[in-house]
Amino acid sequence: MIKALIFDVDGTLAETERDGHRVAFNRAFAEAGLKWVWDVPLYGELLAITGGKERIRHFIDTHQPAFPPQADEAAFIAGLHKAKTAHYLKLLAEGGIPLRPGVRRLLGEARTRGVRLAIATTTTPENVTGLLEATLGAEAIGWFEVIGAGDIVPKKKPAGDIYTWVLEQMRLEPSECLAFEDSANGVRAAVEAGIPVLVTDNSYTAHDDFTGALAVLSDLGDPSQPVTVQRGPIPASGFVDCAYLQQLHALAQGNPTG
Ligand code: XBP
Ligand code: MG
Repeated sequence: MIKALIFDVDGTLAETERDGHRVAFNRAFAEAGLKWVWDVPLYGELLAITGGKERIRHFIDTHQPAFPPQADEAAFIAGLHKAKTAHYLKLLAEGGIPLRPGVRRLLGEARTRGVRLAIATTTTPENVTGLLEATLGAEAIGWFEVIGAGDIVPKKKPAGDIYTWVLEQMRLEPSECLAFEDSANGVRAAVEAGIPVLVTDNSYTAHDDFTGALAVLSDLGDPSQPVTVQRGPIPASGFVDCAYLQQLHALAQGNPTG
């Protein structure tokens, strides 16, 4: 039986990137007097680098050759990133970023069945609690036994470290869990940690390489909104429920009949 579900946040629980993080970065840049604008396609490219601070550093290195070196570059980036987080939290609180289809339903179903819940993400911890609070209410923060986020491990995804850290906190083996991801970097992280992984992709990640994932679906679906399956078993109910997760888990154990 599956003991725990471990969720990525950005792109998986909600489509946070295009209308959330991207907008917040641009507001922070403008506020700092920088003429940098991350439009939708450019941001798609920059998503190859996980972590906001790492993404800013990469942008300076690759897109701003004439930007003058800062006396303390790490502090400069940290300052920009702090302003970005404040803008992002404001966007969340305004309620502009809903959960993806089926997320609320599946979390409820898992809780009813006593399946443990956790989060493994590269984003800043306040961004996780801000999203949960804005979409599910403050009590939802307590539904997640462990929230692995941000700089808690030095090597962010695609390294498996954040998943391994979460497993250690929960005292679980990778084979007892299932991970939920939306991107190639996320899949690589889960696979490196040895955790079977289900993908729900989105417009930014539709062409990613999901090698190693058990299934690739449009989203988690709902009774009124069946999923589209790109790879892997088709859910009998039309949407991702605990029975389907159990089926995937059995598949990962090499026992396709469950
Ligand atoms: C998400 C990210 C994050 C966000 C920004 O990747 O890469 O960096 O874009 O968050 P994943 P911060 O979904 O694989 O965890 O600015 O707080 O770093
Ligand atoms: Mg993601």
